[in-house]
Amino acid sequence: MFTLPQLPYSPDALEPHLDEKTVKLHHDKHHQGYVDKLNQALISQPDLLAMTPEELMANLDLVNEKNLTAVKNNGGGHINHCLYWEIMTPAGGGQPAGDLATALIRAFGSLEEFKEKFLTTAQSQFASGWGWLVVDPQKKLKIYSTRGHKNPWMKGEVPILNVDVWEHAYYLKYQNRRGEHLEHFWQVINWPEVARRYQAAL
Ligand code: MN3
Repeated sequence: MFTLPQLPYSPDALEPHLDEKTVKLHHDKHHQGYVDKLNQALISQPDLLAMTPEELMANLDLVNEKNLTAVKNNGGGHINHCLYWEIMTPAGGGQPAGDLATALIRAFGSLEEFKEKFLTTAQSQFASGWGWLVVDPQKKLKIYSTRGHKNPWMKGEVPILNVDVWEHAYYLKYQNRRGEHLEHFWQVINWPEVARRYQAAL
């Protein structure tokens, strides 16, 4: 069975950037809903229920055809949010450092250009989806966005940073102002955790 991870901080800890009500609803209702529907969709395939979310994303070809859409949507919803909660922290913000910073500058020109490209890509994702910073199989850093709960794990890439641009992630506080929400998201990014994931991906 897949389970909802605990938030690594209290739901009000990301204030004022992400408000308590949004974080609580997002984690306790939306994310829990994906976990419940994922478990339901795999009830007849206990071997898949025993996998990690990463293993499941890499083995979608094993899912029964009639459940595949539900597993992609809800398995994607689950794993995407697991990363999202981990790459934020109340002590976040600032800038990436060390090898990650060096690699970002090599890939995107400067840390400012990296930020600009990441936030513009997330801002421009039409309708519901996610913005991503990933390490591809050639160990190169890439930025893109995906629709719904599609994600880099599904194509063999390793995401190290993501941002939820479904309206439920920001609408209560920011309404239609996705760009303003993204600037605030930037203030709570846990760069040491992103750097740790970068090293692990190499
Ligand atoms: Mn969400």
